[in-house]
Amino acid sequence: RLIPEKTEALLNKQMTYEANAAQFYLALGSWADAQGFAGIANFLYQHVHEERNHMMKLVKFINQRGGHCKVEALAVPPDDPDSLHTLFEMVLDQEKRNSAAINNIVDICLQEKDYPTFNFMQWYVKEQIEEEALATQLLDKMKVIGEDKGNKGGLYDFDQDIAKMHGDA
Ligand code: OFO
Repeated sequence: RLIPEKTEALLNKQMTYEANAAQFYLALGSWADAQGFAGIANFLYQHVHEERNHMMKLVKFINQRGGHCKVEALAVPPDDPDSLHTLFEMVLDQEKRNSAAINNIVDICLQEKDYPTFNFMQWYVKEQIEEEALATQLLDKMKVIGEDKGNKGGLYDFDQDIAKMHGDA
């Protein structure tokens, strides 16, 4: 084997985390869809594919390095949000937790002198910079719109705008 057992176990855990992230975005997307926010729903559905892609990269890397990525059970997704504002808070929290998990793996890679995995994880570190920036931007926009004040026009524009946005991974 080329990958140390310790980092393999962490990557396997992260693979499950990414699979759960896909379920998380699917659940939020379905909620937004049901509320009639088609643009937001499509944005969130697109993110499902991104998270599945993040998951697949880990599966392939672990196996390519002589490990065996074990597919594990998924967690129950969180309860539906009570507002769009809550939804985007949940998205930012999700990405912050993910960054913490990724940073921890990077830290352990250095401790274990597992430089190939350290190198592989840099893609995720870079991705998280973008994901955190995007989640922060969306939450900030929600705050400006002020959903609670019944700014329906603002929400409509936001829904249209977000439909045109998508990530690149
Ligand atoms: Fe939303 O990010 Fe995966 O890693």
